[in-house]
Amino acid sequence: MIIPKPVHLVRSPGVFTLSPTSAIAASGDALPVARLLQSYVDLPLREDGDVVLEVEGAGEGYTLSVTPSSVRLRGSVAGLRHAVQSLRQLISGSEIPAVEVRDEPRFAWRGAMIDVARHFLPLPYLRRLVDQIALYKLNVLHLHLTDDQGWRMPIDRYPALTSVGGWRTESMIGPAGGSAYDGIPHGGAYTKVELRSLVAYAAARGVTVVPEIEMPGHARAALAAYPELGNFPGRTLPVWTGWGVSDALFGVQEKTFAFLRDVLSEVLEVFPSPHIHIGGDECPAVEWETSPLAATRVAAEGLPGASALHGWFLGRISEFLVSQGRHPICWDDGENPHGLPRQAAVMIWRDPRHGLEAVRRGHHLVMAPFRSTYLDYPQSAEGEPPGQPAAVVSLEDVYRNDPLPASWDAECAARVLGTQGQLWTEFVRTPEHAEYLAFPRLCALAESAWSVERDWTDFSSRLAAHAPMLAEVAPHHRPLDGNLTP
Ligand code: TNX
Repeated sequence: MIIPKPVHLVRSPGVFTLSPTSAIAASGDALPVARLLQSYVDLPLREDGDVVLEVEGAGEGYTLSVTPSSVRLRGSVAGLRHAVQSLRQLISGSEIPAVEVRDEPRFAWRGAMIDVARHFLPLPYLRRLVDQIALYKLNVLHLHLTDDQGWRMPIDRYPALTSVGGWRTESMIGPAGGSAYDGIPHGGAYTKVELRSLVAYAAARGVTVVPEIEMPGHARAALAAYPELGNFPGRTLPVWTGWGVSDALFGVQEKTFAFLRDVLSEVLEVFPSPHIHIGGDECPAVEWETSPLAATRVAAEGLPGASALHGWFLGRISEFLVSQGRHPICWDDGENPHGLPRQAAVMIWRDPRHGLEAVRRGHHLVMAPFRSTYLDYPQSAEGEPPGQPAAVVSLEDVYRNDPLPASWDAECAARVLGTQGQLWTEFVRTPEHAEYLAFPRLCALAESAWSVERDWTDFSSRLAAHAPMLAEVAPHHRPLDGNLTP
């Protein structure tokens, strides 16, 4: 019935019927959660209400008890929000089946990443995505705000980041390396007011927004705006119109670090998230190998070579974030022996074995392996809209992926914060297409992040029963037909 599957659910005889006299009873810290429930179900708030919300305990666990005469939700504020989402999924017309639910998540980090750099997606879509993921008890929205093709967050001290870096003249048609372009300008940026409102909207639904500012690679939009931050004085590059991995990197001069500290300081003001993502993926050292600026730095720091600047760079930025009381997090190719402080977490997007190396060096992990969590990859081998020409990541692939590789021992397992799905948007130009790629796969991802006991056949039948609600909250989702085993 409920997605993700609760730890413990027992159905008992009878139903609770929502009637014109039904009401919510809540006070104190439970009040904001009562208001969240009211946004889904039309119920007044009354002292003697029969839908009772009680704040109790800590963590994200909750209990939900439905009898023919009452509905009781108990948990911390975070737990109560999850109880509300379970309750929402149980309501059918005016009836709620009598159940006893005791539930808590397997992992603390249950996320969805959305790339708003490759294609700008409007704020109302991000709010809708928050609504959708909260329904499945996902609690992190990772916002990929900057990349080679666009910079989406305004930074007061560097206005050209969005006025110049927020726009490209056109886009490559088709996959990386292509030679055809669409001739259409693409771009956009949020305002800080919008981003703050998104943070608050998400927080009210139990979702933390984790911003990502990419470095030292995937930075061409910033370099287009401020060429002096690059590796070669006097060179200017336009915001990239292609896809793939660009050689353009931030330079390693002090000016660049001062810039990034300024940028991150403004990011920290808008995003209270404990974790701040600093990118760190796909950073070919080509430019550093030929830049005199980089050679000077390699010598001054006693590094073994230009490629060691990658970890060293992320380490310096990480130390700044740690000094500000935050945890840096980066993609796994940024983790190497030359850099990251222990407080940094690592997001494993390549083979999970890279996670083991990071654990040995003392880091926590978020598992995001491309083979089973990349939502830009097609959902089936045939009949999908044009997109990333990559291997299929089916609903079942996402579902069957255990965030913890079977061979990992308990010590490594204890270092895994959780898992998340990645929606890269090179080929996603509209919210409708994003929604199509995200669902139903995020339902499966949510269950892999929340539920210890999982069974594909059982999930398939629960998802089929849940279809009307999915159609309501994510009307553009990929049709379930063909995804599900009978
Ligand atoms: C790799 S995953 C990337 C992204 C692309 C994605 C496309 C990662 C950390 N880097 O820049 O958008 O593949 O699937």
